[in-house]
Amino acid sequence: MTVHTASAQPLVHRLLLTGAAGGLGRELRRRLPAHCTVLRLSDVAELGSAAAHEELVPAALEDRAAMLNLLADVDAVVHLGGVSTEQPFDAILPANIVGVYNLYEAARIHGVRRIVFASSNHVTGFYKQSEVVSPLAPVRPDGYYGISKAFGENLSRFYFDRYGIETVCLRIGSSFPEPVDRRMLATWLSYDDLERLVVASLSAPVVGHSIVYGMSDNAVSWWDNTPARHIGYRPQDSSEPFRAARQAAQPQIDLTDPAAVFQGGGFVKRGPFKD
Ligand code: 15L
Repeated sequence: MTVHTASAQPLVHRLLLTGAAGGLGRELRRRLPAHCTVLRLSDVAELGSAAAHEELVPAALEDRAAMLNLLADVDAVVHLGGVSTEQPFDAILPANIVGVYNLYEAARIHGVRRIVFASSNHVTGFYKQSEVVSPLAPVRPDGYYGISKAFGENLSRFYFDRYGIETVCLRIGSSFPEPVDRRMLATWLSYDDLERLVVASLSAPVVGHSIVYGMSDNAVSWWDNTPARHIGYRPQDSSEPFRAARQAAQPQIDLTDPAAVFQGGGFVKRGPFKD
């Protein structure tokens, strides 16, 4: 990967964005061109037509040959692809477990040096909202989705230790235009801060294998990013302007409801699923 420090030059030559048709993928599709020369976009869903600076390469994450083709000539990856909510295990397995293996194997074969991996706060969703967790704390996934993201974090650590592929794992909180419920006052990540986080992860000179929570500068927070300060992410937004409206919409908190007690919110209550 070629990282340039001069602002006139793009950070990366050819940058691959997986999951480009998803909510965050569409947002980064319009923001990342400022930071690369060529943006290669991939998804299994419709991507529309390619702009001049774009390459569209549809691929299923579980298709090993397609993934090998997808990573050719790529300098860095922002990996958003995969299932992004709690689901039965069989729905998680292909894209989030097999797929992330295929991605790293293809990266190893093609010599890709840095990956930004969209992990999730659900890797630690079974910590309580009364606790503050750092990336160094033991994982406590709140479902199969969180387990799959913990797998991706472990797999990427192995690929760094064994092959030197650097990864920043982003434990993304709730990245939406604005916080839509009380929980998101703590977990919200604005789109502008998402871009800052991804750009910091791509541009920090040395990241090794790092884990950082993806959150804005919220007044109430359950996560401590101190161990990830080397990435240089400085959030500039806050959920505070939305507090009054969110609290008015949800004035009562039911402390017998696990969704109100645990950091993972409603994810902690999903399942058991029928086969
Ligand atoms: C996630 O990991 C999901 O992808 C997203 O849809 C949100 O639900 C988010 O977590 C959250 O915790 O709010």
